[in-house]
Amino acid sequence: MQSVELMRRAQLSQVTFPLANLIDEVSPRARARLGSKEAEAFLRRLARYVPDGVGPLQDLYGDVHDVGSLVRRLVDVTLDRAASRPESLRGLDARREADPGWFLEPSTIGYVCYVDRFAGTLHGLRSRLDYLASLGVTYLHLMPVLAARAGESDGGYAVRDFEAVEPRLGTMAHLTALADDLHARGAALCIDLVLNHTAREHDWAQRALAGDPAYREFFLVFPDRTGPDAYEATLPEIFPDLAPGSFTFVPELDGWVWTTFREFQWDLNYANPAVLEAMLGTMLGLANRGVDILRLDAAPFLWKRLGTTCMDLPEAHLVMQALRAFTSIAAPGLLLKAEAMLAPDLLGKYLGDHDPYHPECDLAYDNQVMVLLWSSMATQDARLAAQALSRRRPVPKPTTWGTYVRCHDDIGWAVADADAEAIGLDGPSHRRFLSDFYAGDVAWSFARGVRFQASALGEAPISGMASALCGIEQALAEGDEVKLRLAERRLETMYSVVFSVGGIPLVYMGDEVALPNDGNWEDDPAHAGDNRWMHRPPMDWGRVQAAEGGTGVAGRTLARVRRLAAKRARRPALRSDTGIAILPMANPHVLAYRRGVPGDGLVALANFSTSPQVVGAAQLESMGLAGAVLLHGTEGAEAPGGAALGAALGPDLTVPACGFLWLGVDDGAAVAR
Ligand code: OTU
Repeated sequence: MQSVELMRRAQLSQVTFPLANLIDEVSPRARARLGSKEAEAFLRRLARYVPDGVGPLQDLYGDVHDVGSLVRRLVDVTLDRAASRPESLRGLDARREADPGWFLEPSTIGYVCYVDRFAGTLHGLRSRLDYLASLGVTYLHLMPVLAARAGESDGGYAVRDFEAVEPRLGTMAHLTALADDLHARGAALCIDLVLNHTAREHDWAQRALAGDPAYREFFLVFPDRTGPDAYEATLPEIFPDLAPGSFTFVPELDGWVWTTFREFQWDLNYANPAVLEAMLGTMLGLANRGVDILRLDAAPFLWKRLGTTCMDLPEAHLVMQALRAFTSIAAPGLLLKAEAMLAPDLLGKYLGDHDPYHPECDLAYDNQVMVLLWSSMATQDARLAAQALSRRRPVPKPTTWGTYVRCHDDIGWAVADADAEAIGLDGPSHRRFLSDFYAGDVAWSFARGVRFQASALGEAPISGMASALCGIEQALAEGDEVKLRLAERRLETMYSVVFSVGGIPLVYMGDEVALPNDGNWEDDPAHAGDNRWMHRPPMDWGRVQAAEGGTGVAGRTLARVRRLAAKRARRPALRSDTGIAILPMANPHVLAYRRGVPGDGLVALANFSTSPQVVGAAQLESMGLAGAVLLHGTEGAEAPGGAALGAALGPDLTVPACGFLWLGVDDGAAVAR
């Protein structure tokens, strides 16, 4: 091991850990269980990653627990799981260790779906892999698949068994078979790991209910309201309508249990290192089943401290850093993806930008780009997006964002006050406007969304499918062809940004055929009161089949998403981690940015206005676009005023109404990160 690097890490974490002793101690056991070749690799990773984990453990537990023996217990977990790691996955690990940026290729394109709604079962899903391949998908994120409690389960986010698949969807063997299929196609599998809470039906909670004191310590239980009242003075309410308050009285425990989300979702107590140890085993168990990426649900909530919001505390990051370090020892190919819907300026931390010597997650949701896209479409103005994106810092290598237009949750209006003010808007009023606009309460709104929770400030988050929010549903209802074409362009242009702005683009199930809101979402009693189900519709395969003809809204949309994927996959400039420069524009309606590596430069333009916008010759020249060629764009971009695909540009450029253009600039310059 590079000793200088080790020393530096040890210094940074302010602990002197006897790493050499640990290796000597573990080495005979590792050889006995793994064989000498595999043991060598294991011990190399131990030397490399333990120092990353020790500092966080010391900071989290050092005052109360013996960190040395905790490290040994965690190493034992990793050795157990390394011993049962299938040979094929060890091969994947080796390839990924040799190429740590494997998931950053421009050909990495994601798709997110519910197994039951998309394909019935995990087995059924295997017969849909050709369809996913036709969209260029190489990263498949399945919404919660682990065994959930019966009845209401918050869409599977109330897990009763982390080691079993939800029986309705199949078995662990089916999950592994799906992972094998994906791996054979060069694709990867992502599933949710709800590490913040369990269902009250989970074995740990059941043991606590039965009176086992060790398991009572897995949760946060208060004998009376004193603790809960003190915490609630500063806690935000996450589901104020569905589940007011953050504590639930549980008669069997004669106490109040911390339940940030629903009353049946019990928060885990990470201040107890036994919880971290159990979760490490869970994560590595899933990795050994073939899962490549674990989406860490509700990451900001992992740690609680009195007098705070108990969100995004430094300790929550330390927990993830420790889990990152120890999972890497047994499954170095495993990626962690943080789910944190917070103010934009806080998101980089989940990728480790605050503490580069302690890697954290590899991926995190880019909710900022999503919100900026919807904001720009509502205002027909690109300045907020340009301002906010210019201020972003590059994320540490080799981490990246998951970039998306829609996901399974409501859209929370994460616009930073500082960005709003910089362009003359008031943050709270703008967020209220977005809420009203997408709920359809503004006269000129094209959207058909619904408020998810009645927030005190009126900045309510919004539910609805992308097609409903971008105007397709309204235009169809009104039978207005002109409006329809504009709405379709909105959807394509938003996806064009997601496919080109950096990060892994994630297509949300159904968006590729402009699936409308689910009008029947209220029929299922287990979904009562939770209108997020309106944007979790069953996949309409009849619609897909008809769409293959290429006509109608669905057909046009499907062809467009496929084209975006195919164009992106071939452009080195669009690797997830290449730099981005936001280009200053005289025209406020157009967002322009440049990405590039030597030999492949790309400038993307997105017009949020409902009229075509001209970018004049002088501006093109100042952007270094003389000699650029048109690579891709909204249909009709080939019309007079623009240029034919692949041809050099004319003196002026017209960006179609609500449309986009991708221009190739091959001047050999990289865009600095
Ligand atoms: C996540 O979302 C999931 O995405 C939701 O579907 C779950 O209901 C929830 O966890 C509980 O498991 O509050 O409105 O900052 O935004 O964790 C969604 C993070 C949520 C939170 C996020 C949570």
